[in-house]
Amino acid sequence: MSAVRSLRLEYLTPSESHSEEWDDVLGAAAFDGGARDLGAGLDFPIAHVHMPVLGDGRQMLEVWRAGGRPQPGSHGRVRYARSGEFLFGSLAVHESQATPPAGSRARTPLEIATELAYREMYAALAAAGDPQLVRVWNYIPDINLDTHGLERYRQFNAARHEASLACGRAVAGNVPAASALGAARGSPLTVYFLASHRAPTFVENPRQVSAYRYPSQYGPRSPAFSRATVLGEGRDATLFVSGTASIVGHRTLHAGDPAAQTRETLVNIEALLQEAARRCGSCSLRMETLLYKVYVRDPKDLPVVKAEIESALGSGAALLYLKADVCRRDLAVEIEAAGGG
Ligand code: 3EB
Repeated sequence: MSAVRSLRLEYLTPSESHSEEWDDVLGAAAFDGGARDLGAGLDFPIAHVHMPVLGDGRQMLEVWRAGGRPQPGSHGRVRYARSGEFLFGSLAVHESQATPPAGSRARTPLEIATELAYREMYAALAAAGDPQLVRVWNYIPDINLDTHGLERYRQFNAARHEASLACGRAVAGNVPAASALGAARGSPLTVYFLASHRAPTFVENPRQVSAYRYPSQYGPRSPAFSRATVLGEGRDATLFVSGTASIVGHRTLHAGDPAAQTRETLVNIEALLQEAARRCGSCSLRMETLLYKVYVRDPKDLPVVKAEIESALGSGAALLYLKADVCRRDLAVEIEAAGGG
């Protein structure tokens, strides 16, 4: 067993989690209060994401496990746990409480919160021996709202860019896979992340312009993420697919047609999977063995989105449906995925 294979992901309902063993949990994300019943005394970081779970209206937990017993730690606002090569971390920043870090050019409360979050994430990583970022999840309240003359998602991109430059981090090329979704109004900016002491492979989608090369029509600073990353090689590869949408080149396709957007998004994920397999030496990655988080902007689209996904992946795939605003107003759905072969 390689070290990479010891990283495991599952989606649990709170009732399933009652009987769980927590000893090997590296970290978790709780959607819509999914950690409420977990009980006290758990040592791992939990990102609390204020986002409705669709389907049976349940709260859900995204659980990352690693071999051994992870060691907890904290640095600034970051809570983290380490096991072997892996580090999982989580932090939340309330915009109302954020004061600009020294040397910051942030103008808006969200820019300040984003700069703080990213600087603290980088500082925590540096203090932990500098494992490389593999995957970052960003949950941003009112992501599509215009304030201070700029959409908040674009403010987030500007501040992520600034913080990364300030901390000597890449803003293109070797950048982690990521997602950026809307969270409930009034909730804090919530960021969680996975890092590894083994360098990932950074994968781009041949059907899409790299997000970090998007033209300026999508905002003054491009989104600094890779379309996917892979840890390990061959049969031991673990794939992390960024939030993926109905974008070809840099343009949105099928505006107003959630079914067609879902199909196009799955074609994008399949293309990424093929590209990842090529890059990591014909690994055994398959669409059927990945786990998926599906973000749907309007719950009334859920039946058509679900129908498209089930016809592509079968009814046995591991899926978590969430209601979230997506980072372009003309996108109705976004899908992320992770898993091994
Ligand atoms: C896109 O292709 C879709 O800003 O970190 C997907 C994944 C998207 C991550 C991010 C944004 C991000 O532009 C949006």
